[in-house]
Amino acid sequence: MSNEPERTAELPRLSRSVRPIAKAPVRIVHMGLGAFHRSHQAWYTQHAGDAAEWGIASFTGRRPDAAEVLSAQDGLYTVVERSDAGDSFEVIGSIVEAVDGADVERFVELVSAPLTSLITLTITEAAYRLGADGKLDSQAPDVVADLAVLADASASGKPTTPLGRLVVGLAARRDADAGPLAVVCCDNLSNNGTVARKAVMGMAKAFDAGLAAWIDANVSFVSTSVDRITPRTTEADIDAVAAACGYRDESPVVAEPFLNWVLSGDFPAGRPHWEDAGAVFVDEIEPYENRKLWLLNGAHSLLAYAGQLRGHKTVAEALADDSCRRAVEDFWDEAASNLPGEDLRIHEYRAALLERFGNSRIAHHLAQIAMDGSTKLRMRAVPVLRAERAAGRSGQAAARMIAAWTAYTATATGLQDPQAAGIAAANLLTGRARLEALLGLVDPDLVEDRAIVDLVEGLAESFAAAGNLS
Ligand code: CS2
Repeated sequence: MSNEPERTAELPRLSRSVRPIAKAPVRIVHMGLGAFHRSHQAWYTQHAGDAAEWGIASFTGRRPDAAEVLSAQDGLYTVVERSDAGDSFEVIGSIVEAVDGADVERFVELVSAPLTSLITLTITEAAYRLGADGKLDSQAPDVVADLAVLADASASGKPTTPLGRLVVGLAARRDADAGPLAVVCCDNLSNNGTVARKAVMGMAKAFDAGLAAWIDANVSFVSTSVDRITPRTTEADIDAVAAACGYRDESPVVAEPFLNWVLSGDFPAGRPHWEDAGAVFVDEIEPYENRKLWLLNGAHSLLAYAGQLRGHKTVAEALADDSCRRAVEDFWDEAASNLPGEDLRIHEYRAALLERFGNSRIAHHLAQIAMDGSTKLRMRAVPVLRAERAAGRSGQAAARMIAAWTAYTATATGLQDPQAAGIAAANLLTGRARLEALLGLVDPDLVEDRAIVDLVEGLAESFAAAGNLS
């Protein structure tokens, strides 16, 4: 209806008086207040049996906007669960404080509060600033700047990277003698708890060696595999919530019905009963992580690059293209040969993925998935390629994902990637030199293996011919 926006503008704004949901005390500090955090960890926390004891203070990353919009709604927002059968709506109230990430004072205050038991992270894969060698990239300009701030405690500067802020918070917790806690990594990286630990330690050492020792003894880094497809919210989603719910929510989140959370590690200061909401706690997380990272995220990246080269905009559109679909199935075959055992139920998992990706009411944009490719491919394509070659096979389907990325980097404008400068420089070269430069940004070892470079080169040439996937 054309007059709908005018009508909904008169509706009351969502708040705790419109929906009286009590505020739990802050016991979780989150870094990375984005749509995924709200559709996933905040959802699980609201659905834990002891939700009344666990409030989240959630900090944004680079911009304050998300905190401002959410604060105007007392932290409340609507999760729109969207399936082919229709939408269902639920107000989530577990975020009790939404804060601009630049407010380092508030962050430090909350991290050093004894009641705080957990710090959860969705800061993006690239924010861990690990180079292709798995170590903290201490040359990255923002890391250099934060290391200088941390090294000079008397200076008035404030860290700007999530890792820098986290280290300052942990130092304050140590000084306050507020006790141990867990850092729960929820980014799509394999062994993400260990990655977070390495990155934090790399920064902490610059602060002081004593801090690194304190972190070692007091901070548990929990690894998790997280899953819920959560595309960007649109104006139409905002209007749909207003029409269905009778209030105005400027920041709803749209997500698929499926969700999954597997966690592994210690929680020295306790945690919510997330298992009540379906979370699973395991001793050995690697197989679950690899299943999700390779089958779901790997297919996403393949579709993001190959699909856009073939003119598609969303995951569902790309999957409906037979040649993209075949490329995904080939990659899944390779990945599956390197995933252990019956327990993982790969057959069912693949079937469920086809259904999830095909949910045409979820407009999951390939351009959004394509970001930060140099980091994502390291997790999603390289391990499968390596495992295939170690088993004496070609690894062609994994190599195709990398080839598609190299072709895509030449066509994309305004590429967002931690290695954007390196990618731009590589694309000034031609032929083999260009390819080697690009591969080196993903993983220098790839360039050492002539057969891999040959394979990717052949596949990339077919992409250059109008996104042909043969
Ligand atoms: C996607 C993920 O943007 C991306 O790289 O592959 O955000 C994906 O949608 C989530 O991991 C699903 O759980």
